[in-house]
Amino acid sequence: MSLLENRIGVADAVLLEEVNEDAMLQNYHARFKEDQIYTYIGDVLVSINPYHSMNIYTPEFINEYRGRNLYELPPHVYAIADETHRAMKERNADQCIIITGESGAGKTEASKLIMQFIAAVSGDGAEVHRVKKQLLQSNPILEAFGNAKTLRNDNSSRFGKYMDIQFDFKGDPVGGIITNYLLEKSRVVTRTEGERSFHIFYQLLSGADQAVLNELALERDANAYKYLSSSKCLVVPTIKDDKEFAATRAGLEVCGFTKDEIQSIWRILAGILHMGNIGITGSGENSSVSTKDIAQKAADMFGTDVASLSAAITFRTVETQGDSVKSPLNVAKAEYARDAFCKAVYSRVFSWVVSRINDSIRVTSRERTTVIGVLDIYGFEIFKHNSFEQFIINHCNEKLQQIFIELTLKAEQEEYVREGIKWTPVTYFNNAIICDLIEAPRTGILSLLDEECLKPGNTSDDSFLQLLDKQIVRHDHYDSRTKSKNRTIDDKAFRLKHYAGDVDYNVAGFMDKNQDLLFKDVPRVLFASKNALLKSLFPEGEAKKGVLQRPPTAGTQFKRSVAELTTNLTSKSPHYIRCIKPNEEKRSRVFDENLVRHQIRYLGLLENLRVRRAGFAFRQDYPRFLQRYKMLCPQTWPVWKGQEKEGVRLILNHLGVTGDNCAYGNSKIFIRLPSTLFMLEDKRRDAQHLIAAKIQARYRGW
Ligand code: AOV
Ligand code: MG
Repeated sequence: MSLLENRIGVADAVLLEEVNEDAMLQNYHARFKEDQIYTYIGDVLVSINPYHSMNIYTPEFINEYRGRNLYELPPHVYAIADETHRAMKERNADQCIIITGESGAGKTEASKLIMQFIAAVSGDGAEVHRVKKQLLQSNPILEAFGNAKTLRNDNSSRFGKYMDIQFDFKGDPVGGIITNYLLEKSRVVTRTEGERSFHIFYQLLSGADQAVLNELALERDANAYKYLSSSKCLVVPTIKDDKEFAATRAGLEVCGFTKDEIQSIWRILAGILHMGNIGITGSGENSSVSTKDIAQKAADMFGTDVASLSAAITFRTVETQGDSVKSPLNVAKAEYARDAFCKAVYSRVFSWVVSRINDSIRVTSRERTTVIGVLDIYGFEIFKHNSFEQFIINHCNEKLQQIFIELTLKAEQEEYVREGIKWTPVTYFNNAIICDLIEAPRTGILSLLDEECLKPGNTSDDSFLQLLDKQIVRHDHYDSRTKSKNRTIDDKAFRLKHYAGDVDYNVAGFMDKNQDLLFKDVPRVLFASKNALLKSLFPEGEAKKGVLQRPPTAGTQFKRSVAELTTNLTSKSPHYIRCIKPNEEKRSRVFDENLVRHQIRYLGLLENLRVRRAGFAFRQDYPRFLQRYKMLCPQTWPVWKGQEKEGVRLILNHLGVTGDNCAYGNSKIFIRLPSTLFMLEDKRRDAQHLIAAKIQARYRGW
């Protein structure tokens, strides 16, 4: 079935009779009702989460889409994967697939389908087979350690992931490199009620053998651990933690983690759970560990000595001119130190897991490889209470939206230039202004946050908010109680008008999370650990003379890595998948028109369509066009021996498609109106019937 014969609505929004939001929305709705979750806008794939399993991801479907042209078959994520793979092979050029959409829209699922497709259609030598297996198996590991149940998504990515799949000259995968972006580590110790910590904790407790749990001094019941029980959500109906544990463990083995390494990871996770149960009591400016037995368990797991571990969370060592003085911490500060300890340990284990996977799968030889990069990050999110984490996540999405805007326009413009065709640019909202508000040097919110963090003396989250109110109060996309007296904004929050909606960020914790200070006591204790893995994760704990340089703040690090990501993506040929969430309740077959309309709007899909249609709705290279429609003109049927472009001109002249209705590019024919295309298709169908009838008549005549 060709794209155009897939007549539930239109399979490419470019073919809509009218270009407006309603027409787009109704088309998506009509298709969604019939389980057509994919629709194109030109070569951009729009995917609407069906929230139920679909039988369109079978080996038969993979075969069907393999080596086919984008418009030959109904829209599918496999078509994008195939197109990308083919473009890489044919042009010998790096490609990337950018998957965007809000939390729960289906990005991670799409990225897995892409990998599955590429694995299925590429070669199968022993080495390629090993790499493919490892690439696929890295998924359950990363999801176990980096995903969690949130209010928006039962399997929400809490880190950004960019994976370069490396290919040899034959187009077979020979390796991969994963880059991870800022993990939401605060989740290890706290989160909103109804959400969970990272999957791996629940997996370990419900899936590990009893003997393993005994060794880790763990109980099977997750409720026994404060770090898990505090958010009042332990079980998720859609997730089978014990089965997932088996998948995670199998993945670790396939990716080359040794038994010792796996054991070390379990011990570290167990140590974190025990740490959360440590009681701290005290009075005034002093505190002490009140549950020595639990502290002992944690120390055993971390391979440290219990006295040093306890001291690391109840005292802070301050060094002044060669002297070091231990000052006691009060209960609140000690609890804070304990939590900071666990967050640091977890996030470093996570980064280590990623680099360990990379060690197994990255190409080490000097052979030149081409790559397909797949980007799957945490989607835009708005909660009732938004903090530094949401600020970072949403900033990242804002940047990706900007890349989309720039590249789709740029690509379109370049195509017209390349083909020597005139066109009029379309106006659209450019969110660069919001990106600047956040990241501009000196004047952006991230810089102001750094400025406040580095100021000596009394600074706080409140003084940070005051600084914003002083410095950027005039910005159109910034609002606060002080600025507008708007009582819907909390007096401890600022509001940003993001491309995807207004978000109020509560400033509580911004300074701490940005500074991400780990006092030296923690690295020092962990560097002394008998657990070799843990020791390796805290190299700064080694006693050294001289002052350690202050590391860049979390915000600055993130800004830099997003800038690197942008450079990386813009250096490749991009392909887009834009995911849409059909309803807030994660229900199948429910299409909330208002919610979808909002996403169409902020994803800029209508502008995307306008740009695509500004000049010409449809384009195809001459040989393919000629092949498909040559039967419509006596001069080109059955064989045309002249130039392909001339053949196409004869067909269109014969059908009266002339003047402004089409344009002849250097390698492609451009057709302005969808109706012209429908006419061509209808005539083609008639001609086919006629030819079939003639053949039948001839047979009968014999
Ligand atoms: P996300 O990656 O976009 O959110 P996911 O890919 O995790 O969203 O999708 C959320 C859930 O929707 C999945 O766990 C599936 O249950 C369902 N789903 C998504 N795509 C499909 C599909 N093609 N077919 C069937 N079910 C699907 V986040 O990581 O939260 O931004 O941060
Ligand atoms: Mg995800």
